[in-house]
Amino acid sequence: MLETGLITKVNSDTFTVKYQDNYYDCKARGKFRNEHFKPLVGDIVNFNKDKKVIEEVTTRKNVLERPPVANIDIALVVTSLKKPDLNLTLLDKLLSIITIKGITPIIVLTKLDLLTKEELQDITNLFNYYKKIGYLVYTNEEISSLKKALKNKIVTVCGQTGAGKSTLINYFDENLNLATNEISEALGRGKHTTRIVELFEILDFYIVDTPGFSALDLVNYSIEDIQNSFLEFKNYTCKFNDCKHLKEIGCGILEGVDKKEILLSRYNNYVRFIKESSDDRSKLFKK
Ligand SMILES: Nc1nc2c(ncn2[C@@H]2O[C@H](COP(=O)(O)OP(=O)(O)OP(=O)(O)O)[C@@H](O)[C@H]2O)c(=O)[nH]1
Ligand SMILES: [Mg+2]
Ligand SMILES: [Zn+2]
Repeated sequence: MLETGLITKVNSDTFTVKYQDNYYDCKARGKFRNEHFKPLVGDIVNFNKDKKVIEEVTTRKNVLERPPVANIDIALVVTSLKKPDLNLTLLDKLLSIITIKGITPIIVLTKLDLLTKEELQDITNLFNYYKKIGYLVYTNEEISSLKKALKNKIVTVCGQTGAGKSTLINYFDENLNLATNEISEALGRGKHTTRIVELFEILDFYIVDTPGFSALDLVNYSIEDIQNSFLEFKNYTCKFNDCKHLKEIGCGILEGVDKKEILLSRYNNYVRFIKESSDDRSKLFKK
């Protein structure tokens, strides 16, 4: 007899499956390993609760590679403004990847307390742009409104190491008491405080804590996917078919940049991502 449960934790080859408020530490059937298939946190699985073996993984709604999770509704893009400093390329890249995967991103700003008044004003202006183009933006001081936005969802956090992901999850539920680390230490050792990918149940939503990372690639994404993930581009029409919006004279997107309506850092990141994705793809064809 197989039961259907949810993987809430993966610790090397042990998968914790939640079924009817009980947790079972399971192994995956050998065939998964042979097929190089690894069950992920967020997977809905059919498993034998007596033998503690996962037999089947049901079709996934989506998969994120970093963090390695499946069936996610919302990804909180935890964005530190200082220590570590704001990294707009990483932010835009995460927003693009998450958007392409059909997951709703929510930007959560952290470490506002480390900013001067002037810096805070610049940050407010900057993120008003992100709000204007359609992203939800909260700070880690707005816990109760953030909680409302997460009701009944499966949520993951992503963002740089030391950005404050575990700290944020602790704000959601003090009882969790997840390990956090001083940024200098976390970066100095080149290690993440959070090692195990784990899903926590918080009243009416689930959230996965994951370690941070600093690099991601866009190898699997098409130019069209990347273009569509820049939400503000939809407000412009480009008279050229298949325009890459790189240097074509009369390109509608470039006009938006010239008029300073499209944020320059966003446009520059767009160019960077298109190049990255084409570079990687051209490598596939090299002898
Ligand atoms: N001043 C300030 N410090 C913060 C804030 N949020 C988190 N921190 C601190 O930043 C450090 C790193 O926070 P963590 O929550 O461990 O960061 P993380 O994103 O989980 O890091 P990894 O698990 O290594 O990926 C800790 O010392 C936190 O106390 C904030 O809003 N303001
Ligand atoms: Mg952490
Ligand atoms: Zn164009």
